[in-house]
Amino acid sequence: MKACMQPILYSYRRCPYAMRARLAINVVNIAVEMREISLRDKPAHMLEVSPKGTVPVLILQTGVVIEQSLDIMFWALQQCDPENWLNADFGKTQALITQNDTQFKQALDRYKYPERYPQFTQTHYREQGEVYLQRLEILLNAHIYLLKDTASLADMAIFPFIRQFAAVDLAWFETANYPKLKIWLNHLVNSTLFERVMKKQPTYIA
Ligand SMILES: N[C@@H](CCC(=O)N[C@@H](CS)C(=O)NCC(=O)O)C(=O)O
Repeated sequence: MKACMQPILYSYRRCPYAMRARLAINVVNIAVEMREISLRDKPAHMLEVSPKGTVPVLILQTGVVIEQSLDIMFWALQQCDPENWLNADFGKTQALITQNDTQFKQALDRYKYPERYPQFTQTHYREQGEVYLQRLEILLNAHIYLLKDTASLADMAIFPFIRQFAAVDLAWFETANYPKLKIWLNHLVNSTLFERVMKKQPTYIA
């Protein structure tokens, strides 16, 4: 018997944008055909439906293409929101994610690859990123998660990027003064949900 078609998710395991999409898809338990790609050799079909060439890209059975990680999260959580991720202040959620995806992500890229941005030192870029870490630390002094005492969309959209920032220089991160942030990150990174979305997949061959 022919299997029913599922939505297709073009993904890249180590991409934090793809991680947030996979987190939402997994928490809702939506079956998708996962296509792990190589960023150096993107499948022609992916580029055909989404010429911008970034992952994640979700293609629904109707042919609708969702090509922004946050839109994929919203699409999944609108089907069902078993952990109440959408139940948090929307304005605050948006503001936090926007800062993550703009200033923080820019600082992260520069901190990670300082040789590509020789204008300033790596420490300078780290300090730029720390502006955001400090903002998160303040929020985590008030609640266990960023906006409430249970996880919400903001936590799930943001922690893959903080994980990457921490990993650039783990020895530094371990000594840095972000006690609440470390607990938060540790908890999310060690969750069974994250473990599930980080399972290794063979690279998709068209
Ligand atoms: N705004 C996009 C950004 C996605 C993005 O930049 N993904 C990176 C990987 S982490 C990518 O695919 N880059 C293309 C490349 O490296 O060729 C989203 O939220 O989905």
